[in-house]
Amino acid sequence: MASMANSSHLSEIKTLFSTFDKNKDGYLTSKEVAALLQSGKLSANVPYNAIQKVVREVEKRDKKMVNITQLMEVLGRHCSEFNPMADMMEAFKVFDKNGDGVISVSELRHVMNNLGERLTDRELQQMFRNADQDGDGEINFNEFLKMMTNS
Ligand SMILES: [Ca+2]
Ligand SMILES: [Ca+2]
Ligand SMILES: [Ca+2]
Repeated sequence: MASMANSSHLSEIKTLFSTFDKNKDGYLTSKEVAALLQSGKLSANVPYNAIQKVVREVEKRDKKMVNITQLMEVLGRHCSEFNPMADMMEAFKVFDKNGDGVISVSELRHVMNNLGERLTDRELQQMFRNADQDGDGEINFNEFLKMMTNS
């Protein structure tokens, strides 16, 4: 299921974070954060003004440093590319073809087919039932989030 969730940004940042964390203490200084974001090594484009805002926020912090969680949090606030919720909402829209705010069995089947996941009807029903926690026959956004994160 992990392949369906867009967690690429997080793993990407994690890798870069340790590269730029020269003294390996788990923290980046505001200068290192700036270097990371301007390195051009990210697949997502972080606009210049977003970089400025992130760096400024890091500078306001105690010791002008952030750990990975704090960096993701600050990045997510200033750059929608890194907002995990925005990623999830995009993903949800892909599933919810008719845009009624819930995912039906046939919508789920459609996406799984597109992803090249060859599921039998039985497997699909199983997957759907697992996701449909309140059993109303539809997957709402909250149930979708749980499905994506419980991988
Ligand atoms: Ca460090
Ligand atoms: Ca729908
Ligand atoms: Ca439901």
